[in-house]
Amino acid sequence: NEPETPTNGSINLNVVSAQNKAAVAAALSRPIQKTADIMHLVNPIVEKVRKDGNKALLEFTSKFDGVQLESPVLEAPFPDEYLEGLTQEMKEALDLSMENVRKFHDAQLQKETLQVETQPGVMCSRFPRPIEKVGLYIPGGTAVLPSTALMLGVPARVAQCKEIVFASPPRKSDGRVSPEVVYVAKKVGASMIVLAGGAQAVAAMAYGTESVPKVDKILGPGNQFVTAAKMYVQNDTQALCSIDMPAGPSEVLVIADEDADADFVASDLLSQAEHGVDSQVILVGVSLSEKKLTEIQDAVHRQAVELPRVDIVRKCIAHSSVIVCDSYEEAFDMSNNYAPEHLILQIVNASKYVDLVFNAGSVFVGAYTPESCGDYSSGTNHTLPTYGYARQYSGVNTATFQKFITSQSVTPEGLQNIGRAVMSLAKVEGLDGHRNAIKIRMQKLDMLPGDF
Ligand code: HSO
Ligand code: ZN
Repeated sequence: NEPETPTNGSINLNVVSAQNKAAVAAALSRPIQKTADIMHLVNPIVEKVRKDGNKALLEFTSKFDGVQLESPVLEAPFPDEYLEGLTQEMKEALDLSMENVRKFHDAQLQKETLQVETQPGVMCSRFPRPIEKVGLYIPGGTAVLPSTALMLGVPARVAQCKEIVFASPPRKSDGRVSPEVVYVAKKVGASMIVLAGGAQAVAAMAYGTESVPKVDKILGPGNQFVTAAKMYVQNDTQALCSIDMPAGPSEVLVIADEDADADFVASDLLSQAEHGVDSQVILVGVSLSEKKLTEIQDAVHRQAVELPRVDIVRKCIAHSSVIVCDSYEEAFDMSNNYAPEHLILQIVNASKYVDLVFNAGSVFVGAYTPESCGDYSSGTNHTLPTYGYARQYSGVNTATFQKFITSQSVTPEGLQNIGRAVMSLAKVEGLDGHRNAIKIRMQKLDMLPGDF
C-alpha cells in the first residue's frame, strides 16, 4: 500500500472523544491571527493613500490587481453597459434574496424615540439616527461575491444612510467589477464603487481622496490585509472611522445526533470547508453510533471529491474534527465555549434546544436549514462574528448602520428631585463647577437656603 498523501487520501474528519480534554481543546483552538506581522506591510500602503490620494490608489491597483485604471471610481448613475452579462435568472435570484434581507432588516429598524421619565420632571430620551456615510468592502477579483454586497448594502439602505460607498477590486480582464455587484449597488442606491481592493481601498474610504468621500464606518469581510487596514484606521483618530467587527476565518459548528441525515451533515460541513483552507469546521456528535459516524465520514469523502474546490476542502478537512459526546447539554456547552460564527442543529426537536444557545453568530435550526440559506437568501445577515467574538459581538444588523443619541429635559420640579444628589456627587469628585451649575439654578428657584 502506498502511504496516503494529502492529495489523494480519503477526506475524513479527525475523531475526538469528548473525554479527551486536551484533544477537544486542540480541536476547538483557532489559528493564531498574524495581524501584527502584517501591519508593517499595511502601514505604508495606508499612509501612501492617505498622502497621495487617487494617484496612490491607482498605483496600488495597477500593482496588486494588474489593472491600469483611468479613474479609481465608478460613479452613480451606473451605466447599463456595466450590467452586461447579468442573466434573468441571476436578477431574479438577487431580487428575491434582497427582498428577504430587506424584510428582515426593515423589521429591525428602530425608528421611535424612547422616552422615560425617571423622576417627575426628569425626562430622558433616546432617538436613532443613521450613520451618515458608510463604506462597504466587497471582496472580489476573480471570485464573484454579490451576496456580500447585498448583505451590507440592503441594511445600509434600510437604515437610511445618506451615502453608501462600495469598494471592490476590479477584474484583471476588463477593469470592471462583476455585473452582479453593480446591480446590487444600483438597487441599494450606492453613490459609487471604488475600484480598488485590499488595504488601499480601506485607506481611501477612511481618509477620502479627490474622488472618494471619507466615510464614517467601514464594513465587510476581506483578507488579512483588509482586516489589518480596518484595525489601523479604527485606531487612528485622524481617520475618525469605525469598523463592523474584528474578522477571522469563517467557521461552522454542527451538532448532530443519531437522527441526523449523514448526507445533510456532510454537505453543511463541506459548504463551510470550501470557503478556504483556514475555514474552521467542527462536528459535535451526540451519542452517535459507529454506523452513523461512518456514514457521515463516507458522505464527506464522497461529496468532497465531486466539488470543484476539492483541493481547498481537502486541506480544510485535514484540520477539522468530529467530537463525540454523550449528551445534548455537553454538546451545547462545547458550542457555547467555542462561540461559532454559524451553529447548525441537526438533532431531534432542534427548535427546543435554541434556548441553550448563548454564544453563536447565527443558528440554523433543523435538517432542512442549511447554512447556505442564510449565506444568500433567507433574510438573515451573513456578516457574522468569527474567531470566538460571537461572545460579545452581534452580526451585522440594521442597528449596525445607526447610532443612538440620548437627550434629556429637566424642569424645576426635576431639579428639585435630583439636584442635591448631583451636588453631593460633584463634591466628592472635587468638581465645584459641576456643583455650581446646580446650586445657581436651585438658589434662583429658592430651592436652597442662600448660604447652602
Ligand atoms: N459563509 C460566508 C458567507 C458567504 N457564503 C458568502 C457564500 N458566500 C460567511 O458567513
Ligand atoms: Zn458560505
